Amino acid sequence: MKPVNRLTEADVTPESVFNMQRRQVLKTLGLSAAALGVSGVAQADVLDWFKGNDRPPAPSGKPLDFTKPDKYQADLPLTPLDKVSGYNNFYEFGLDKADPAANAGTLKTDNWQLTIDGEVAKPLTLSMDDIFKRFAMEQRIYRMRCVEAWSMVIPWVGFELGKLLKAAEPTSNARFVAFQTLYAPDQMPGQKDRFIGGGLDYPYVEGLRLDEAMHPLTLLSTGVYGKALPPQNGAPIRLTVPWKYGFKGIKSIVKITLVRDQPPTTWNQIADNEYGFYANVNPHVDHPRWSQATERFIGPGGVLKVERQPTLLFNGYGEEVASLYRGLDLRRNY
Ligand SMILES: Nc1nc2c(c(=O)[nH]1)N[C@H]1C(S)=C(S)[C@@H](COP(=O)(O)O)O[C@H]1N2
Ligand SMILES: [Mo]
Repeated sequence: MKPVNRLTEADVTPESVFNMQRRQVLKTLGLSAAALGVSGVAQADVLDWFKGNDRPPAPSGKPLDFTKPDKYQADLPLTPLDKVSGYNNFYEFGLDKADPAANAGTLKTDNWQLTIDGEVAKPLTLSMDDIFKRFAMEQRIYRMRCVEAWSMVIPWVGFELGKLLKAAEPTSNARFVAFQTLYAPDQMPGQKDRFIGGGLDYPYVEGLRLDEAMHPLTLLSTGVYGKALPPQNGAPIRLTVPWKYGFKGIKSIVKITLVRDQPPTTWNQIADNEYGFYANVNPHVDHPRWSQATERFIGPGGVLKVERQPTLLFNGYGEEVASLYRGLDLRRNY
């Protein structure tokens, strides 16, 4: 993801100089590009992350109570916690993959309140305690595919968004669900400074069709690896929609509003030709600037072990969700 006014190191540095710096990093590590099997700037993000990896580890969250329904304990190699909470997109804390882990400690999650309003018979405002009391948590192992063509497998702890929406009693006017991240420039440097925040409009907003939001795979996540979410993963509560690109998974949510019309969404607003409202994972519809046919799996192997694997339609959840899109042209509605 690259907002129009965002330049990466690779953009602003002549390639020769960039590759020289790269070779220096590799040399310091006692590695050569050939040994790693990496080629050119395509792997720049792996390296950027590695350079920043001397930053403090994630604060470990409090252990959560949860069940492990068989159905959702997928037998897949998990992405280790240090990568799940060390390689992040959370532009409120900077654009580098290592920035959220380094900077999100300023996020205040005490006394969090989540409001559900709009086209509902019973608007709700809930504390995290209320949420843990009202909704039983489950561990679910889901694939996660970022639109930037990397992926992880993550054991989330959370509960079905549909259960929360039902509690608020959507009216017959409700057709979409709009989500909003906390707006607190004093806690989130990227909301104060357009350079740090990549020129996005804040607060970050996302949306789903009501049937997508009610789908049993759609989670509100409160934890990862059995513990409360670290701030960089969107504490204390974030959306997880495993068949969609990662940017739909809005973090640190304060408001959920049931609405009649399709709501604006952050990445779609900044570049609607690149990031659609649906954002269903689809190997057959390329991003205008890169292929979506394969992905780099960030797995249990070493940081620089690059494992490319085919991307699956609906991220492998087609059996569960394809029926939601019957009759919809997935090429036009990307
Ligand atoms: N508020 C907010 N939510 C966000 C983002 C963000 O920048 N701000 N980035 C999105 C993107 S692009 C991805 S891939 C996922 C990353 O989630 P993770 O860091 O927990 O893996 O969060 C999504 N949610
Ligand atoms: Mo992403």
